[in-house]
Amino acid sequence: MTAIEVALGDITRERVDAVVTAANESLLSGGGVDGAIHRAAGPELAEAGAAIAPCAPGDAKATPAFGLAPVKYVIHTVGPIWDGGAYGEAELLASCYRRSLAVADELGVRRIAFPAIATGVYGYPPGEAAAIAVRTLRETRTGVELIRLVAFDEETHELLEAALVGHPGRV
Ligand code: AR6
Repeated sequence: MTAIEVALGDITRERVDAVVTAANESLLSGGGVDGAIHRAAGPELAEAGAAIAPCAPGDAKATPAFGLAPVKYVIHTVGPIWDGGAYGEAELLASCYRRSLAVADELGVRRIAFPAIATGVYGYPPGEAAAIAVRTLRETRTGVELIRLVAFDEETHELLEAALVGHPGRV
């Protein structure tokens, strides 16, 4: 049984086993949520990322979480850059959520927090992204027990809540 929750706040404050970051292919520190996670984890995170880079859009790769302890792992996933929606963006975004859960399962993660992947710098419309996030997470078989979808702004929070209502929180 996997529970899905929506939260509002800074994902670097989450007390979970793994935090997902919305990275770029280099896995070096970027802006947005990735910048916040790298600042909280410390410079070792970029070194560990560089060692396993590149990460293709739609894929996910894990490193230790370093200074983000008690979080154990950062799962780096690379979202699609929004280009109008006709270039496979939806499938790539769904793949980010699926692959992140697959990596989490390999690591024995029980509690995981996701940001709203691709909805910032990469420009994915947040309502569509919220629906894809919830649908994909509900459709994916996983041993993860708790998934927290962490919004950084009120609008994203409301959109995720609405998506969850359409898809009640347990799978
Ligand atoms: N906690 C939770 N969510 C956050 C936080 C935070 N501390 N900070 C921002 N967000 P973005 P992307 C939200 O731009 O669109 C980076 O430079 C933010 O409000 O971080 O996938 C990477 O290196 C938005 O809702 O990621 C890539 O180059 C969401 O996180 C590129 O940006 C995602 O916004 C990836 O762009």
